[in-house]
Amino acid sequence: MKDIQNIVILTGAGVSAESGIDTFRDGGGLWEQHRVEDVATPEAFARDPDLVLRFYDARREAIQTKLPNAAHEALARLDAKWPGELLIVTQNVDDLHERAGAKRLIHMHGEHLNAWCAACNARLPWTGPLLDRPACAACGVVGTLRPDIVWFGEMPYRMDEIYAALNRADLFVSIGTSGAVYPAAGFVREARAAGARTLELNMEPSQGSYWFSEARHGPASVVVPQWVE
Ligand code: BJW
Repeated sequence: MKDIQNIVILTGAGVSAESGIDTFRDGGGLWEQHRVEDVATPEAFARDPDLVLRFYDARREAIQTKLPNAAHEALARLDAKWPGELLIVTQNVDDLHERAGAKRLIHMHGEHLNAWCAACNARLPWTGPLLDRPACAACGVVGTLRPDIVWFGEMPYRMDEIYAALNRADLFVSIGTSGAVYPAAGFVREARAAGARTLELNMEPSQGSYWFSEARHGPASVVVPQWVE
């Protein structure tokens, strides 16, 4: 990768698909089984917290049985060896990038393995259920913990850092994401406007494929290691 120093990599559900974690918008994906408005908005949580907590408790439990695949591992190798700036921005709420060894990582849509206290704003590592309304270990209040997940209508995390990295990037790579959800879907245009090369690695052309200068299509476990090596 001649002439490239600063890399930003955006990942989505397609990277974890081959680890056995459902994507959202593919056939059989999560949004075919659940209505977004019922489980992934603050309004849904206010209306029916038990339904939302059950949905996230089941997924929190499931991800702990999954393992990183060759795509997570290849990205972790790249992170370890790349001498320039590199930032992996994941929309995924599983922990497979970090379990593969990635260090320069931002979870812009939150993490299943955290709980967030609406009373004191603490973020606590969390592996068990939230449905039984545990007390917050930081402030002691009962019933105020919620999944640390960015729902529709909420602000994704660490956007200032992400936009700063996009504006310094020489290469922007998008992997395993449909390009349906903003602001992540707009990152390719931001990076392009700042002069970066743009590459899409995905099973199929995404909704934003027009904006990429290059694309390779196929399963992440194949195309990501091929690109990294
Ligand atoms: C493979 C593969 C394999 C499969 N190998 N590839 C109208 C216009 C524009 C914007 C809006 C609008 N109305 C509302 C909005 C904003 C809204 C939005 O974008 N809505 C759209 C649906 C229109 N966005 C928000 O509300 C966000 N907040 C926000 O905008 O705040 C204001 C703001 C403004 C400006 C700057 C900053 C902030 C918050 C979005 C929160 C998203 N949350 C979710 C759910 C939480 C997580 C959870 O419950 O698990 O996050 S939605 C869901 O989609 C999840 C994902 O992170 C996200 C993206 O999905 P992803 O990863 O792309 O998965 P899929 O399934 O869509 O695609 C998988 C891809 O992989 C496919 O292409 C497959 O082909 C491929 N694939 N197998 C390689 N083996």
